Amino acid sequence: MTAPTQDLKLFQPGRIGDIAIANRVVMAPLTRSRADEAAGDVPGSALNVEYYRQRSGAGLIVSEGTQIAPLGKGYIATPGIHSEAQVQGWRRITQAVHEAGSKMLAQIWHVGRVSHPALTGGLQPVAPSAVAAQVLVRAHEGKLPAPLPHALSVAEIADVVDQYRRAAANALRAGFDGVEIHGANGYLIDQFLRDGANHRSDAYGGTVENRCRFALQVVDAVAAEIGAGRTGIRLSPVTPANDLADGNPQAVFGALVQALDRRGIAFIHLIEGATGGPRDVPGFDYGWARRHFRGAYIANNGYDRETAIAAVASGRADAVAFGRAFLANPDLVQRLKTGAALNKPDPRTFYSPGAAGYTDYPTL
Ligand code: 8OZ
Repeated sequence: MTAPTQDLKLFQPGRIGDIAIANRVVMAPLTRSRADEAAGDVPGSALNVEYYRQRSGAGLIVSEGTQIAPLGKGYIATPGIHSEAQVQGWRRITQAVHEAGSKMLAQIWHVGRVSHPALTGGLQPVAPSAVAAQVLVRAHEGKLPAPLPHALSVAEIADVVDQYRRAAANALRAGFDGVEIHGANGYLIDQFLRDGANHRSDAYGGTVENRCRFALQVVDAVAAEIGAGRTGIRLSPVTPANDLADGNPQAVFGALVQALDRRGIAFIHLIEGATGGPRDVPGFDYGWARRHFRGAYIANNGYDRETAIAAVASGRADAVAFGRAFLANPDLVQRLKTGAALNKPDPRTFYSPGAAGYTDYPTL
C-alpha cells in the first residue's frame, strides 16, 4: 500500500545543488530536431517555447542536447549554445519555464565522432582516437556512415574544454539555472572514458585516471565558470549506444564518480542499463555510485510510477528523470500523482518538424 500522494517524496520539493525544485520528477534531455537550422541552429521559436512550457510541471527540465560548437553537432536541426542568436533564443524558453514555476538546465553536448561533415559545415569530426564509430549518421542527404575522425591533439583538447566553459557561461546568460554536461551515450566525453574509442597513449588515454582526465577537465572548467552547485553530469556506464563499450565499466565509472564527489558538484544523472532499453545490463553497480557520491543522484531509464516512487522513497535516488513519458505526456507529474494512464510516444514524430507529436499530445 503506497502512502497518500501528498506524502510521497517523489512529489515533494527538494534541492539539486544550489537549485530548489518543486518536485523530484525530472524531464530528461530529449533530442527533437526542431531548432531553426537556416538561422544557425537557433532554438526559441514559439513552438519550442510552447513545448517546454507545457512540460513545466517537472521539478526540473533538462534541455535537449545542445552543441557547444559547430563540430559538436551530429543530428539535423539540433540547437546550439555558442552563438548570440542561440543564447537569445534559449532566453525565451527559460523565461517561459520560470514563469510556469519550474527550473531548467542546459545539456551541453559535443558528439565527437558521431557526426559527419554534412552536419558540421564540412569539418571533419573529432575524437580521442582515429577510430570510426560503426553507426549511420542521419543528414539531409540521407543516412551516412560516420567517417574516420581526427584524433584531437593536446592543444585541441584544451580548446574543446574551453568551448564547454563558454557554453556554460552562455547557459547562465540564457537564463538557465545550471548545466548538465552530456557525458553519456557514446559522445565525445564518453569516447574519452571508454576504451572502445580511446586508444591514446598520452595523458588522456590508457589508465583509468587518464581516461577520466578529459571529463574532469570539462567538469572543472564548467564548475569554475558557473559554480559546482549548478554543475552536473549525465553518464551511461554500460550503454551500447553509438557503438561504444568498455572492458571494465565499474573501474572507470567508479573512479569517475569518486572524483566527481571530491569536486562537490550538484548531481550525477545515471542512465541505468542500455539507453531506452533493458535495465539489466551487467557491468556497473548504481547503488555503489549513489553511496559514493554526496550530491544528488538522478536516476533514469525505464522508470514507471511505482518504481520511481519507490526509488525516491527508499533513498536510492533523489529524483527520477523520464524521457519518452514526458515527450508524450506534457502533464506527466499530474498523471503520476493520480495514477492516470499515459499517452504513448509516437517515434515517427520524434525528430520531424512542426507541432505534430511535439506540442499536440493531450493533457488530462
Ligand atoms: C536520440 C537521437 C538523437 C540524439 C543521446 C542526444 O542519445 C542523444 C540523442 C538521442 O543522448
